Amino acid sequence: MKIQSQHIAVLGAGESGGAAARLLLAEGARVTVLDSGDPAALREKISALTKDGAKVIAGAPADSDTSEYDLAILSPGIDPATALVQNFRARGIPIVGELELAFVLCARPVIAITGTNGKTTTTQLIEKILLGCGVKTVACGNIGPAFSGKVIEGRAMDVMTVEVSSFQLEEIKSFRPTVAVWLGFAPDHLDRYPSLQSYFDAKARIFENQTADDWAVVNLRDKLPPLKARRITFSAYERGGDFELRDGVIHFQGKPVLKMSDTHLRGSHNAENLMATLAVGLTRGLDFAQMLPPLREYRALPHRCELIRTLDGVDYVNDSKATNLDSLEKALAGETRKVVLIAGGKDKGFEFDSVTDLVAEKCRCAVLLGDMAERIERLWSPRVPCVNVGRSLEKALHTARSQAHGGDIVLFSPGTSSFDMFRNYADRGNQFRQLVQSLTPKESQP
Ligand code: UMA
Repeated sequence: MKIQSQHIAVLGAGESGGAAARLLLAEGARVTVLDSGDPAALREKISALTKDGAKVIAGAPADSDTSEYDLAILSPGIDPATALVQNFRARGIPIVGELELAFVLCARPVIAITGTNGKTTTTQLIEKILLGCGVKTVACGNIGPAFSGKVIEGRAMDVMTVEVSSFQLEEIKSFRPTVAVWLGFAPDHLDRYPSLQSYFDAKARIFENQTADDWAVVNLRDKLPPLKARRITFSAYERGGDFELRDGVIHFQGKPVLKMSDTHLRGSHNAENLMATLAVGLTRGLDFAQMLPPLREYRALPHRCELIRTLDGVDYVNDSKATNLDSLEKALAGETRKVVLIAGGKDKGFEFDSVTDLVAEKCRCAVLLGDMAERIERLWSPRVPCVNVGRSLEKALHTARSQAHGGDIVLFSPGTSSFDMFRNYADRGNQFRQLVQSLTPKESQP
């Protein structure tokens, strides 16, 4: 990939585009960043990029640009079907993804982690055990910061730990992870992919360039294409993998390795995240004795089945990261107490009917909000008592509280994305946490 003194377009001025632009400038390219977004909203990004030496084209002109470029770098957050991208495709300008650019310029071995859920937790766990065992690495990619933002620093690392989404994998060419972790697959992003298969195919590209010298750490339950890399398999739900979960204890090839109760993580989905992490350590020649102490210390990130508070005998749990049904299912499956569920949000192209049985089994009632509230209520009622609170998270919390009995759990696990009412899932989770923390105990109420 020729960079020096080339004129390179960067599509998107967000986290990936900004990092790619700065990396290309450092590598001696002439850079033009194009972003269709509102120039006023992009003002700060535009001035920072301009100060760094890039030209920026923002707003409608970005979609009808006619300049000459040697190459274009595409941000994963941009759907390739948009006018901005089509305008480059139509002119035959070669396009690669930000992940491909970073991989080629970093030229260090990559451990890549993908999967519909668990990517961020597992990326953090892998970084933690590698650093804990003296392996030089840094976590980046979909987790943020963008891989491109860690390329210069990465050249001094032993290995890069990179969270990759299906979006990032769409535009790879030579990307070849020395270890590819496949955590699991479930419906998601159907507002960007025409079918489940096309979403799966994009994700499966993580294996595309691997050879027999590489490793694939994969979920036993998923039917994957034939793999060239050496496999290590895991499952918390099925037997027969290299890693299994038996009575809350992770086993490797039949031998007990780690008790879940010795960690700060809950649920079978986190058992799988831990299994995948241990498998990656094995590919690096680490032994369990070295890996276990850092794993026992790790605390889950916010918004992932995060216990916020216990009030009047009710646990309030923030699972705002549940931006698809698989994540909602995993949050419910682990619960033994009655759940008052708060769910709903943006329409991402899938229906909530696949979880109706589980919700009916686990939930005392469901409080529904956002764009999908009416549709979910039509699907779940009358098997699940539902209350539609429209677009008020505060009303949702107070309604849930009024329905909860002592010993219950109020679980905020929306099951879809947040962009109908919030900036992102973290904003949604933070608002929920603040509302819960502002509740007053019942006995002190007049
Ligand atoms: N844009 C255009 N024209 C268009 C459409 C968009 O110019 O037609 C512009 C937007 O105005 C915006 C930019 O493109 O300025 C996209 O910026 P962005 O921050 O939304 O996207 P990226 O910089 O590509 O961020 C991506 C990930 N976001 C998505 O894939 C949607 C970030 O993960 C990731 O941290 C970042 O790369 C760094 O690698 C976020 C995410 O939601 C957390 N990821 C999805 C997920 O986890 O489900 C995949």
